[in-house]
Amino acid sequence: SGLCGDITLSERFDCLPSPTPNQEECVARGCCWKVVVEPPKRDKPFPAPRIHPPTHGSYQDDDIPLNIPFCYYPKDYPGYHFTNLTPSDTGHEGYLSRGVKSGYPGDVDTLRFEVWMETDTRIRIKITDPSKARWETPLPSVPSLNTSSAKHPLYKFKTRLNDGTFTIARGSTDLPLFSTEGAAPLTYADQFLQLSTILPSHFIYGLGEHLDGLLLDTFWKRRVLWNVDQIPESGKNLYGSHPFYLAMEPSGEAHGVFLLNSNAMEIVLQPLPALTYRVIGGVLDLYVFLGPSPDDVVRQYTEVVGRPFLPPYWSLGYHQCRFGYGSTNRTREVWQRTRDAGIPFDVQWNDIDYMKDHNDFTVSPDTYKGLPRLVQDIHQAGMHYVPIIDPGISASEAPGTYPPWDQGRFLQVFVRNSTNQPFIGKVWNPVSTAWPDFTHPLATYYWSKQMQRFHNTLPYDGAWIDMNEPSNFWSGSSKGCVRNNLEHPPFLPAVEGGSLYHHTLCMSARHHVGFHYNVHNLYGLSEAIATNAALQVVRGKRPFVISRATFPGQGHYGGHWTGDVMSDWFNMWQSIPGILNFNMFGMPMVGADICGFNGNTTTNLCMRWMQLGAFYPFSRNHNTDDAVDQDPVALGERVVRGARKALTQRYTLLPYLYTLFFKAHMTGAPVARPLFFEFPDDEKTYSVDTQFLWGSAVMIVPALREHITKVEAYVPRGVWYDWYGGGRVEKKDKEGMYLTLPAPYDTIPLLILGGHILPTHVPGNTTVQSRKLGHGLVVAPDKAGQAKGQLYWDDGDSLDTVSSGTFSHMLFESETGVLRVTCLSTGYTAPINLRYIRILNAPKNATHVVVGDKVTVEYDYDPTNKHESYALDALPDRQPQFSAEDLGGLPTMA
Ligand code: MIG
Repeated sequence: SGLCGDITLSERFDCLPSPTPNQEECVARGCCWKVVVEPPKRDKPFPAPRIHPPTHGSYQDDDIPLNIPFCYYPKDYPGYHFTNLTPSDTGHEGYLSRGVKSGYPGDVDTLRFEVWMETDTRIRIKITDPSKARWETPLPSVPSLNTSSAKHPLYKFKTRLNDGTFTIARGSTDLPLFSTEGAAPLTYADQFLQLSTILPSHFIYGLGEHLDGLLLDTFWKRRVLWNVDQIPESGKNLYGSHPFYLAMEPSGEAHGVFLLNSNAMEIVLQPLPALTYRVIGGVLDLYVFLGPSPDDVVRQYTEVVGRPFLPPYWSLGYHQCRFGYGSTNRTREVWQRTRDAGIPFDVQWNDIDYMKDHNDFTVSPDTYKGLPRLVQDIHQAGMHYVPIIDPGISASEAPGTYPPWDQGRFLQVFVRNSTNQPFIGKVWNPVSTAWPDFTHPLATYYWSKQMQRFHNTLPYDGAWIDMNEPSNFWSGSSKGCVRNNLEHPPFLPAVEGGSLYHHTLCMSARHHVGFHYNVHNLYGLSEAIATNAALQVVRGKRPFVISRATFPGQGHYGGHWTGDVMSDWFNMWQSIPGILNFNMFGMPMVGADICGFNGNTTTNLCMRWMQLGAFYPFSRNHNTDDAVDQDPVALGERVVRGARKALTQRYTLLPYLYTLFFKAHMTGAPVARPLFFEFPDDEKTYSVDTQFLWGSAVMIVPALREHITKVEAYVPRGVWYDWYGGGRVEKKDKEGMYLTLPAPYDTIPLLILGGHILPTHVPGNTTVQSRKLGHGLVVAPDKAGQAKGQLYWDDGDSLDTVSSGTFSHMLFESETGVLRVTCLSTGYTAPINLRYIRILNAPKNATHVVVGDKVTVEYDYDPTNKHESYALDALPDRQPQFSAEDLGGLPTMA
């Protein structure tokens, strides 16, 4: 075509995405062909000035091939055009149609196009096949609106009728945020859906789960979303799929985009900049959130997918685990020595070695004989206990001997094969495994029964759900999978392992709601929902679920750990963007295995990793069965000292952390946040992923290299204080500056931003003890001498504290000499024992100011005071999904 010539490299949109494209097929698609001999170079280095790089490893991995197309669309490519578009109650509705073939089987020639202007800050575009129902993901359940409630939308919606393109622009600046104009043409075939947009900047984040830094690379990089059990490596799809991104605009405003789709997909980023989704099923259901602050974007996103759960207080403590303690005695020994070392510690875990033959809901009668007794002792010490539970149920036990298998068969809740029998694969057990179908209406009932029976013998407090991608030691069944277009779709995203069923179930396996092909990415989420519900039944308290596989909306039901990371400095660094990503995905309860999972850790690494891990929202040390012990005591005094000191800071800050989790629960606001969330108009913060914030006030600057005792940090504008000494960091208030901070081996640098009041504890060695020791306040005045903060407080483990109002919520405001406390709610009646007020940068030697001496505390209870900046959203009501009540009662089981 004549319109091939003037297309520059960065404007090329792939017309034949394939590892082996060829000219003949390309031309048959009506596209342009030109081989790239010399790969282009970046015009500027990525990412923007990088401070503090780790010693080795990089995610700008030049071994990962650039996805520069040889076959690309001409400018006049005749794709879809609008046949009509008219106003509707929700926004607009109309049809698109196409004349030429896309090259993929089953082009949908006529599409229904709906625009839902749902709120002032949220617009939804849904493109479906009007002639036939297609798969639409039932999870997460999203609020559906019949009429638009947008009164003064922050966006404009525009279309070009003749080429079927559309643009969502920010109203105030006219900047196109999502625009298909000039991007790859819309494609909508049975198993290939393509949607493409020009991006307003290179500052784009999210699209996880991945191990590729915080700021996404738009230099021809590809993100693949397909849940897989895969050791985290750059460029690969991992355990979770989150088709959500957040982007910063040149104005410093932010927007977010969510593609609600559970099918396998890949997303290509190119330097135009532009982004292209290639999805192999479902429908296109796109949400754009207008922000304009990064916090607003996450608030708007979690309004759709669900707000994060409120965690039990004990889960904010330090957790310790390993694969292969091997026995109750060994578990007890490590538990005991950690406590003896004075390391703040709340939760002991066990991995699969506690089970008999790796069978769920059993305890090994020999090696783990005394486990119930240990759990009792753990409880007696005011601590908690969490075991692992895998989703795969052994199908190899004799009938009548293993209730999880017998009852699952009786209720017919297992994922099925084509002959309606349980789909059989293999996990651990030498013979065979079946998987509960958590989309089955009876699955939650079934799962609760198993968890209840288990709880009767081992009164655990939370659930660690692993292997739920779901992971299978076979790829498919013992015989693999059949050859059909689900197992081998016409277009295969660049998934790890080269097939969709690599280390998982066959795509044609059947769930209650559909084929595994469609349901796969929902497996972890559906299991988390069932496990959360079961825990409420068995414990009657706040559920705590940590899951490996994830999907949007899962933060409502539990948290996540980042899987089998290597014990090295690179992975330690990458845990920061990993955690920040999940906070943006609405799953703030997240952490990486402290000191690393695979491989042997070292004293130096683990010392620094314990310090960083003390600031993961979910703080757990865990490692694999063939690596050396890495609990702090095992590694010696230096690691113990580093861990004790860092965890003591964590335990001091727990009331602040808990209040952040409350805020997350009410508004979605990330607990651990990238610097740019607080300083969105400061571009220098956009690529920082070597340091992060807790809320607005605490900046964590870990040492990420061996043998360093200083760290470089970007310190944004404002008055900052050193947490330990309380002194002011020397810098100009009005500017951000790169500074070097002391980081002696036993210390992780922590800075506090002036203007904040942090509720704290007198730290104890457990959360229970810390609660008894009482509270403090740390006041960090800004330049004008003012500061404010808040505290959310409740009993820490009851269900429904927020909806029943059994919590207290106080605001603190201070000016020099006066501290004002306003109680917005006093529903939690246990007294708050305020033990100290610490004012940062107070006169020399005066680190503690006694209440009633220098400081006047004014209490003010005003339930009607709804301080604007603290206004919290009402919780959206989310019904339990796939409820057995739909069936009109439960079957009785023997
Ligand atoms: O490696 O249960 O990611 O945390 O220790 C296979 C054993 C299975 C993977 C988890 C890891 C856990 C391990 N599991």
